[in-house]
Amino acid sequence: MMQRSLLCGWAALAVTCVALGACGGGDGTSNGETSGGGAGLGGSGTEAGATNIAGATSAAGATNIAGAANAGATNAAGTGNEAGVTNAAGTGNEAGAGDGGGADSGAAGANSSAICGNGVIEDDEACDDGQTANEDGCDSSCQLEPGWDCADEPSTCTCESWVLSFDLTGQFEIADTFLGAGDGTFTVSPGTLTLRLESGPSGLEPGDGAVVLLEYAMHQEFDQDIPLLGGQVQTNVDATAGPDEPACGRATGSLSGSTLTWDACPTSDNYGQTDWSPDDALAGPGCVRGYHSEGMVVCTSSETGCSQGNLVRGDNPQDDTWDQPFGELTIDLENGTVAMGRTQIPNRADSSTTWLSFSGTEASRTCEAAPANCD
Ligand SMILES: [Ca+2]
Ligand SMILES: [Ca+2]
Ligand SMILES: [Ca+2]
Repeated sequence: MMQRSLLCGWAALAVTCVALGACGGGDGTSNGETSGGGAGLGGSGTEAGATNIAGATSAAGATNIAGAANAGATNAAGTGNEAGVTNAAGTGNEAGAGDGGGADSGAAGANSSAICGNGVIEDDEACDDGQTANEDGCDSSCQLEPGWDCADEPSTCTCESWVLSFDLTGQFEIADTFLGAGDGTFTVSPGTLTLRLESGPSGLEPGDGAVVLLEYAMHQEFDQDIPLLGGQVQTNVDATAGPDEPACGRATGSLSGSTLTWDACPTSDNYGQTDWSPDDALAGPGCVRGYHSEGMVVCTSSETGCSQGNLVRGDNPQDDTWDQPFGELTIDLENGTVAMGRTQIPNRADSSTTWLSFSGTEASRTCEAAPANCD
């Protein structure tokens, strides 16, 4: 008994140690502590075994007992715990570690290394989801992945929010021009739309809830022949909004099923009319804030022809920023598609309207935590 008392580190609790298996074992939550407790320290294998049996990690303890491995060569060699049945039992690692640490006095330190993927959170593991796959919240080193919360043993992880990026192709339409002389529809690309979506009920994929538009971009380059007036209007403009750092976003809305509805974006009375211009667009949480259109429009028609589009003959640099209302989006999260119907874009030509629609396919989907410092 004296030996056991010393093993336990305090003589008065020697009996308790043995009876409850507290010695070295305790709750078995820490390899270090367990080892330090010295269940088998000094080669007292049998007691160490008993300790383990009574300990929380009894399965492994039982294994050790049966195998008399605690004080035996198995653990002393430092190989017993690693390769033995004890570890295979999963939760046995802790007891195993205790056994080895005790019996071996931490021989070779082999017993202090946690095993990621065994479902038990050990040492410096932040999680252990019972496997070593990445991009599920708990990575192959049993560390939390950004944006994920993990709980329990084995760990179950849920994503806070999802960032989806879509590759877009758009249709840019010019309408309502005088005698239709400048009307036309042009395919524009490439485009990008990046949204932040909330997690659905499973926490493992995006679903209904709040949406934030993080980035929008569309390259709008097309040549428009104007047969009636002669010449061409050559447009090369980039429309962009975001991304920002931190990624607080440019517009908010909500997703319900496949419909993304933007929050309020009040427009002026002439919205939808030919005289709606970038100066008229109003602000609201559902508007794409700071929508920026920059580039060049070259008109090679006559002065008269160009003036129909509020252009001068030659170069017409474009650089406007306004808050742009976006139309409702249709999103198919299963198939990874997005589409926006015909939505007016303001222009500075009193005699025309311009419209944008787009569709796209999902290019990426990642779990990311929303920045904390956004209003
Ligand atoms: Ca583990
Ligand atoms: Ca994993
Ligand atoms: Ca106009």
